[in-house]
Amino acid sequence: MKIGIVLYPTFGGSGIVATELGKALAAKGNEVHFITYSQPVKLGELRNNIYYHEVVPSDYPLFEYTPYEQVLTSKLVDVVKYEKLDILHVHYAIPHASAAYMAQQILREQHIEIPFITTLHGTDITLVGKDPSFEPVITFSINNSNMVTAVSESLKEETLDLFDINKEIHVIPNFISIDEYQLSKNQYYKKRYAPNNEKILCHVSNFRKVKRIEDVIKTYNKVAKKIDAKLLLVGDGPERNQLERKARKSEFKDHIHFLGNLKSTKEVLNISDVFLLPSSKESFGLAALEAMACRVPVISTTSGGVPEVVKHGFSGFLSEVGDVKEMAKNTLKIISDDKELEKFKSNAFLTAKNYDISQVLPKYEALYDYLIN
Ligand code: GMT
Repeated sequence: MKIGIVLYPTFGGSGIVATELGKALAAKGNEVHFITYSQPVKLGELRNNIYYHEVVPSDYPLFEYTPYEQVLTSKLVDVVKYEKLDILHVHYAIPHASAAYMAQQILREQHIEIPFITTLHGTDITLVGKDPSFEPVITFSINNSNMVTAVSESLKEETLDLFDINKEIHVIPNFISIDEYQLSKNQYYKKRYAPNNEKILCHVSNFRKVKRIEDVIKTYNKVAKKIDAKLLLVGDGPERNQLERKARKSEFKDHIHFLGNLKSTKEVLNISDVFLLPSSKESFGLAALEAMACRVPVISTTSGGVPEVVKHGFSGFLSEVGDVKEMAKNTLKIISDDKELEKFKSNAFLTAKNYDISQVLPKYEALYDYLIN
């Protein structure tokens, strides 16, 4: 098959899932064309069967706002036509689904049929999508996609609640290539951050408000009062500055490290004992799944799709949003006793195994087959 994948190329979960999906499809012999505005961070060097088409919006001075969607649409028309694509798979509704719809209409006039699948990831529905200025376009482009998928049951339900949808939404969960998260030798990092074998708490995100990283620091402070522990924060984003200022006021400030964006998180995850994800909203929680793939139990919230991914009391614990007291109590429950920690670590890994790419890829392939044939 020749598949066009449209995505956001940044560190966000939707871009990571879309890139990994494309890489896996290419490894199986499909021809994959990534279409976006800069090279996806997780793409690495280009390899067999993978092509990258950059969308370059014009900066003509008349445009106060660069019309990205139109340039993307033209690029889609061009790539579908000249690379003879069989299908487009767009990740994130705005503006990818509406651009794909427009490209489909343009191509139809030229007697070229191109089906497209839209995958909803979360913030496109629960944050951005809720904005009334986007609502009609989102409703229309979901209803006019040839196929729609959502990454969790919770996101599907929320989409049906928020929009007037007349299209079936298929739930296909996010995935990881579990083998790629395994590291046998990682002692260098462990010694660097926890020279006295302290426990390591970790958080990875894009540092947006929805992640409630303040709760990570509050939880950590409570834990550090009882047990020697370090906190590693990976990622960057709008909240980072003020969080660093808060962390500097902590009595444990010397044990809190902001590591910034890392192309690969497995080195940090593999030395961590607990992953903290106290988000107010999380349609799936790919970061939690990546942690579990590295045998790290998760402390998170009952929001959105997290309870579908993290099994409460088995691969971690879930609390009400903002209940840092309980999150700290649960973290201590896991890390205070080495036997308990080992149990949670292997449970986390068992949970992650259910989301290995080998289980999930066939679900997307079946949808492609159905639409193409
Ligand atoms: O979490 C973010 O802010 C990034 C966002 C994205 O669009 O990349 O993540 C969303 O999609 C991920 C991949 O499907 C999910 O794992 C995240 O849970 C979801 N984020 C939210 O719902 C806040």
